[in-house]
Amino acid sequence: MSIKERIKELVVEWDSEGLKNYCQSILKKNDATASDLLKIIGDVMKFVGDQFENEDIFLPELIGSAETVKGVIDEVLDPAIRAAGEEKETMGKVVIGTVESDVHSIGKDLVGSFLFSNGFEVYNLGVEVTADQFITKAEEVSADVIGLSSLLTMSMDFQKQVIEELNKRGLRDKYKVIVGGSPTSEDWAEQIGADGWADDAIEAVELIKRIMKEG
Ligand code: B12
Repeated sequence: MSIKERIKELVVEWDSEGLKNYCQSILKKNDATASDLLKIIGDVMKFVGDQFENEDIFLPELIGSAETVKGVIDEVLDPAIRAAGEEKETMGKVVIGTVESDVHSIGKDLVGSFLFSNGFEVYNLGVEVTADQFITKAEEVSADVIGLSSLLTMSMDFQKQVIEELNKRGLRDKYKVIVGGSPTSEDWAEQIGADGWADDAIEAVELIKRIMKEG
């Protein structure tokens, strides 16, 4: 059985301890890196999300899988990345969160973990984050980038609101603002005056590297 198949099995069985132990053993044997495992987990969650959409599974199963994944990211993969990256010089500071009224966390957490594993300092503000909270944190840590996640069509407008609030406070030029989440798009990013959009966590890393280079 491949690593991906085994992880998928543990995620759909909500075997949180089993998944943590399995990932720990993979890391110990050097069979994959923490970033490889994050990518696999992202793919598995996409699969679980599709199953939910097709009504092959229902809400409790979906939440069980999401919590299983959150446990392994928080307790095994992020610490492993942190330990490996201790010596790294920071690539830049990113404040990331899911916008006001939206509780979807998995995609944003994956983006945060990928950025972290690529040497960025990441401030993950969680979900239902207001414009003021994004800006206050960005000011506090002198962030380079603000990342706004939105999974609901209804919450996309809050991405726009953060940019408007930055403009109002005369801070827009201080930060690169990027947006993401399944209902968003390159066109949406352009429409609201964001600096970029990415479809997934891997593209998000490339995007940030590119826009930071552009200055
Ligand atoms: C899991 C899930 C939930 C879980 C969330 C658990 C959690 N802790 O996150 C729970 C059960 C809580 C939930 C609740 C709801 N959900 Co929901 N949920 C999903 C589901 C099935 C999967 C989302 C997910 O985690 N995908 C996996 C991750 C890896 O992918 P991702 O989030 O897209 O993230 C990737 C990219 O988008 C991108 N990305 C994400 N963020 C960012 C940020 C930046 C800056 C960048 C650059 C990139 C980026 O990179 C990520 C990694 O590759 C989707 C359907 C789907 N198939 O997407 C519905 C979905 C998003 N939910 C939906 C809805 C309607 C709801 C509810 C309103 C349901 C309800 N009636 O109560 C509530 C919302 C409550 C609220 N106020 O937010 C709708 C949204 C429709 C819409 N467009 O408005 C969807 C699309 C399902 C559907 N088809 O109806 N949900």
